[in-house]
Amino acid sequence: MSPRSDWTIKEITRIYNTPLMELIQKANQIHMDNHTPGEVQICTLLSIKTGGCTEDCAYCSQAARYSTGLKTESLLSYDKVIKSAKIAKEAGSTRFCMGAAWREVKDNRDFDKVLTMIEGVSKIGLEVCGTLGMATENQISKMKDAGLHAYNHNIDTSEDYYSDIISTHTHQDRMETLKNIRKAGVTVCSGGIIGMGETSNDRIKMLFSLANLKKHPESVPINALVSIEGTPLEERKKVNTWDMVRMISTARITMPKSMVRLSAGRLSMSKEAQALCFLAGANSIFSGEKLLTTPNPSINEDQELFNILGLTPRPSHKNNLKLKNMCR
Ligand code: SAM
Ligand code: DTB
Ligand code: SF4
Repeated sequence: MSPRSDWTIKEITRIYNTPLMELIQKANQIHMDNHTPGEVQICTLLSIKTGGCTEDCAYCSQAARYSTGLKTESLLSYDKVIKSAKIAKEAGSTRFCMGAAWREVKDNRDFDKVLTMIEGVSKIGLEVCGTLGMATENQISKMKDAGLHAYNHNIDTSEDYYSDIISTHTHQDRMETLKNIRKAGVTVCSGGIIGMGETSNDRIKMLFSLANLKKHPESVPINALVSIEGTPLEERKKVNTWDMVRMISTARITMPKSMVRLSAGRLSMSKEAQALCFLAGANSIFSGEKLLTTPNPSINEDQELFNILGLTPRPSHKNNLKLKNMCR
């Protein structure tokens, strides 16, 4: 059965508010029906251009207008990026996501350099992902030709709450880029953040926007806010595990075939809490000691977690391989 794109707010609300044990069970069943049990995708992030961003995203360490103490860096060199990608591959990652603190991609020399980085990382055999801000279909097509597999562009929260968090671009702007990614034929990675002061209704509406896209994002990252000193959200309390589990379960049920990524926030979650997230259908993580600018669990800790839970890494380009085999 192909995934539905006609969810109502009422239906998603009912799912989100299901008694927790029943919710996890349902999500787990759907997960088992649609994915290889215990298989988790391992992704590595690299910030290729850090800080100094024009935007005012209230959660972000990289917005120039907040004093977060972050050291701004211009675009990394090709060699540094390739070195990091090789290290990531050796450590077991299959996806490498390059992030830039840009509002949008501009057709300039830095973009040309990013195209060469995409080409280089792709040649190493990693799935290449970019998260470079808003982008046109033409720019994404150029990245695709260079070897880009996925483009990450989060909608972050509900349309209603968006302007409380970001005023320098709109939810609609983000949706436009999602359309451009699809038109260019690159896979879509889009999710959001919880713990920014939004209501459960906002969370539900965010999932409604994603789950009602004609084609669901292939990856849905669910981030718990990493509160950053100096940003307007510096005093937000840590997200509780139960909310994270509800969010992951609801994403899993409404977008059964997507990869659901347990993204930022793992450092402050216990192994038990993360185990519940995997049980509820999360099947992707960011590995490596740093996300973009903030710390993440060490590779050793994650290795231990995988051993305890009996999780195995998902091979790279798995869906492409499946297609290839079917065409033989
Ligand atoms: N500048 C690009 C953009 O905005 O799309 C790419 C980088 S941006 C840092 C990518 C995503 O990281 C954001 O959309 C947000 O969902 C997530 N993110 C950023 N800072 C975060 C934080 N402090 N806690 C949790 N997630 C965060
Ligand atoms: C996503 O959803 N989360 C990642 C990635 N996509 C780009 C970023 C998390 C950033 C956390 C804060 C930081 O390290 O700056
Ligand atoms: Fe800039 Fe992206 Fe951070 Fe927003 S989330 S301030 S666009 S780097």
